[in-house]
Amino acid sequence: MVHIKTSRPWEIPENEATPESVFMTRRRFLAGSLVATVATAGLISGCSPPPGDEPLISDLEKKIYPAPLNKNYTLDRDLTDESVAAGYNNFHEFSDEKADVKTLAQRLIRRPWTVEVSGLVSKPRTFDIDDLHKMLPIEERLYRLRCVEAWSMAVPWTGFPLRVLLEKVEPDARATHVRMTTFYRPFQAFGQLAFWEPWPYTEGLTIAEAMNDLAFMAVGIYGHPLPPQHGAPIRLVVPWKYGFKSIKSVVKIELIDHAPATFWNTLDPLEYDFTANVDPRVPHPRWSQAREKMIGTGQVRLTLPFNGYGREVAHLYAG
Ligand SMILES: Nc1nc2c(c(=O)[nH]1)N[C@H]1C(S)=C(S)[C@@H](COP(=O)(O)O)O[C@H]1N2
Ligand SMILES: [Mo]
Repeated sequence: MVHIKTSRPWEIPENEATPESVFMTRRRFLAGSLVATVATAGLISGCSPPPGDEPLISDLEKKIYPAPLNKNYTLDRDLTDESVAAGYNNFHEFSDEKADVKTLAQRLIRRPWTVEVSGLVSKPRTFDIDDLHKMLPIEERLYRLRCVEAWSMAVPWTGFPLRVLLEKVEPDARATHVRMTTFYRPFQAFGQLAFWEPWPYTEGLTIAEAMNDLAFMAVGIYGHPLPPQHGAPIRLVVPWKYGFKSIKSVVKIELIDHAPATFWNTLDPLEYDFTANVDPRVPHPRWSQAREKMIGTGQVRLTLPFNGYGREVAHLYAG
């Protein structure tokens, strides 16, 4: 769809870069017809809320956007068109088809919304999403995002560093890792009806990664609140790692003393490792990671170590 067909030698053949969801799709084949039958019977549509019946932007948000740009993070390429980024989304809670996520994700109820920050901390707390907007320094950053599927984009996020949120709860010295969890609402997100998959989606970082200035909690994109397909109302962005680490629609952040199980690593540990730093030298078992294709333009670029953020994060992995 957005991939421009060419016959250049650098082209990544479609069958080489298979979506993360390829085996999910296969296993979903049977269950899909069951879900379709139930939906047709009106059971699901009858008991779920109507989509999109809330204001697009609250008065509080109107005061925040546009947020000041953090000039520490500049780009080596043009921004991806918003219409492209907002219509090509991995959000398996809603669909394995990137083009369908935008429509299906409108079902997600985004208010009220709370984020629990707990575990090995002195001051565990559940934050209302609007309070987070009021109490944290909101800024805009331009980041690259590299999906493990060998496509990439460059977008402006609005949000705050994860570190400032963690400091509010005072992590204790025993905490070695952070685990984040997405909502579990199978009647808003039909993908979660696939009961054999490890829902809700979880992801994790080491404490050092979470405290790095690059680790960002986004509440907005392109100068306005996140639309649901990008992970409203709040999601992680860790741009030196493959996109699947940047967990969407977060409801819980726990400080723990071990590396947590994560969604993709549980499904397929050989293909999706916990650390998942962007590295052009390490091929995915099913395709090369040496190059990437920008969505929208189809421009092919050499993939950069740490997605170009080595200066900020390479020291975390030295030795
Ligand atoms: N909860 C959740 N978070 C998720 C995903 C998902 O399926 N569920 N997909 C990930 C993947 S594979 C990518 S590439 C990015 C895509 O983010 P975007 O749609 O905002 O570009 O979200 C990540 N976060
Ligand atoms: Mo991805």
